[in-house]
Amino acid sequence: MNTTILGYPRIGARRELKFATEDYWAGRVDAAALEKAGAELRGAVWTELRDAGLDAIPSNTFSYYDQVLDTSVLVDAVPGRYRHLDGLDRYFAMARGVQDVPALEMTKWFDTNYHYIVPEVGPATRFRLAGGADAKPVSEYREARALGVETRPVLVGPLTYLLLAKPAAGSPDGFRPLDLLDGLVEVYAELLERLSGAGAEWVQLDEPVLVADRTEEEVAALARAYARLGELPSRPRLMVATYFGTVGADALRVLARSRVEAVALDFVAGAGNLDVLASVGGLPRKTVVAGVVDGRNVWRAGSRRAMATCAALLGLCDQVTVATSCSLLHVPIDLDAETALDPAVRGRLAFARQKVEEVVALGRAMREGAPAPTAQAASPAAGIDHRVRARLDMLGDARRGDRNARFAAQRAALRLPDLPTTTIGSFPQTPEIRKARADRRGGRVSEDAYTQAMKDEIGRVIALQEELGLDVLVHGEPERNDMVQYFAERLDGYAATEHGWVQSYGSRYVRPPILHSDVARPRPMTVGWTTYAQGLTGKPVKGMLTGPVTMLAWSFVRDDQPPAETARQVALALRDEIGDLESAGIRVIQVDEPALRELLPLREAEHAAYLEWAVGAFRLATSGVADSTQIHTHMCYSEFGEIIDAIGALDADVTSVEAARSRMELVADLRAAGYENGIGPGVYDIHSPRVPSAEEMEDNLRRALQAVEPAKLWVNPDCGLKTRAYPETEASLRHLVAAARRVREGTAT
Ligand code: THG
Ligand code: ZN
Repeated sequence: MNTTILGYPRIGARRELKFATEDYWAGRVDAAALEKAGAELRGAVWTELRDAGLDAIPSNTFSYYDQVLDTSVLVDAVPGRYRHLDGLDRYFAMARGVQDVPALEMTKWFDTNYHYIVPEVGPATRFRLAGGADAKPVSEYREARALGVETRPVLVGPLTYLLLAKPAAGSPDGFRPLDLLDGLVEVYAELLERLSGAGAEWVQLDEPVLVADRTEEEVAALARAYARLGELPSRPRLMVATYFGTVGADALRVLARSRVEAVALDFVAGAGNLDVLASVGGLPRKTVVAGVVDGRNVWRAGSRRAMATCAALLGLCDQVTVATSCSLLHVPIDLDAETALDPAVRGRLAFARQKVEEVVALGRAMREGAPAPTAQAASPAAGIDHRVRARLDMLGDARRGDRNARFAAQRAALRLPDLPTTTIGSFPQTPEIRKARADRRGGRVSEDAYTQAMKDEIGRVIALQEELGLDVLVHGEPERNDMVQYFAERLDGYAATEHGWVQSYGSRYVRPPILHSDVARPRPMTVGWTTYAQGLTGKPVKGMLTGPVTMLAWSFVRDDQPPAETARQVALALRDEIGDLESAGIRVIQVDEPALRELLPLREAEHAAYLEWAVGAFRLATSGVADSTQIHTHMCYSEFGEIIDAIGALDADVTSVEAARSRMELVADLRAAGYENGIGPGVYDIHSPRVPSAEEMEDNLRRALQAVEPAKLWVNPDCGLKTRAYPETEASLRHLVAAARRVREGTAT
């Protein structure tokens, strides 16, 4: 049985791509040096995959920033504001902006923690194959061939590209990017002919949009696009790749009738794919590329199950190819680089390199009809904590008492003014703070010296907030690297990696911790820092925690039990932490859930079940406190639509949301959806070094006051002070406090 993977990490085992691009941006190296680094990374991947024994090797999975952005440049969907630039400078301007020219928007790639650059197209967009005979997929194909490696170029499919695009500003009402499909498909037709001319035998067209709900019109567009590409006289064979879920039956029927030669299906995230395939009568003349090795998680494949899936497929198509479920972009590169993992955990893991070996071994086993060398029952039972399980059984469903009683109790306990001011949690992370953390990690400073450095920083942050006149203070989080990693390092059941980097966007990577066993909290995680800060001030200091859904979303999570159950274990640990904070005199506690929206299933039919466990976990974490203790939560996006009811159901006393860029509309939206608790719409956009004036924040607050009463309107910036410097932070917060005071005077009764 043949073998392939749908894509491979591009960042390099030692994060070479990050350092090369950041050096280029800083002007430390020129374009030629960056391109040389890129070529070396590509070459290393191709030869590695060939030497591993894969039958078919993807190319064009490399990108200097993002594959969707690459596609925009490839088809010349470049908005006018970037056209005075060219080459890499134009490309990076689209990704990151330059003076006076803002970047394109960035958003989540389906339900992953990868972010893509959103294409902007309008009625005036004229697609064209940029680069012609030297278009990126063609030149990378030739580059691999020159190294002696035959590859299958990977393209973002035309339907997916347009469904991920947004209408350019000024597009007429009713314009949809999909209206441009026919013109775009002609560019793909030219590209396929050029790839064929260069010698490519196969091309992979990624169409993950086919695993989400699709309208009849979109399915018709799919049919039109692939009918046109299928009929081209000289073209490579076409493999249409779906992943991240179960393909729609209508879409699969269209592909079955089309001339595409292969369809990739995800048998890890798409539990329904075998049934759908059977329901359309199989793909009798085509190849099914069977995604049986999980491309998004770090567990070894259960080879018995993988082989059973492949065997079942043999009756439903002409040929089966063993593959990963999606691109390996989403997992770290090499388990062998990890030296500190507990052997019991390590034995259950596979990173990108190891997953390639698994695919090759499964292919061989299927060919030879022998058990794969990796054969084993699915991952051995994870560490079980009976105490945690018993407590969760007892707790059941948990919620807080009447919201009005809570409001009154908190008002009496906290004695805050109307329009109370606060920040979302972190203060700027100065080079000194980062160095102190790094020195501690490297053993270059003692525990005591490190603790003192952190206390000094907390003291400075508290003094600054008092001087500014903020009402609810924070300790500033100097001790935290990442809001998930920090807690994972302090919980049982989680392991950290040393080199397990995964691209989040552009040159920014994360190192997701691995949640492998039952989660428990051996000791308090934040109480020391928070109470130290509270001891320095008479104003309330807000305790800062990361919520259960976000703890799952930004980790690799065990797959031997439903995520709902794992979330409850994390929630129980947080519940204990919140209880300890409360006992230590902390009266305001924020539990951030920036990833609540991210894990929303791609299909609407699954939304309710997800939101039920997500909300349940948050409530379990936060419902153990007295009425007088105020629970805050924070979310990082302004488009709530589908989760607006869930935000109400979390029942936090105060919810802060990113709002500066949406002009406060969502305050009214939240109220209209029946949300009655406090709201903290970010009154200024933190993602820019610009210092906003008090007047513009005042304006925002007055607008918000049309929908919410003064005692429930909180005044805070958007999140992200961590990435800013002190001068602009201080100036902006000074304006923020002034704006709150002025509005208070105006509303005083
Ligand atoms: N933590 C985690 N996932 C996330 C975010 C997070 N996903 C969504 C969003 N936030 C992504 N944003 C970022 C922002 C910055 C960085 C990574 C993701 C970043 N990374 C450092 C780098 O690449 O240089 C490394 C950070 C480190 O040393 O740990 O700056 O907040 N989990
Ligand atoms: Zn945020």
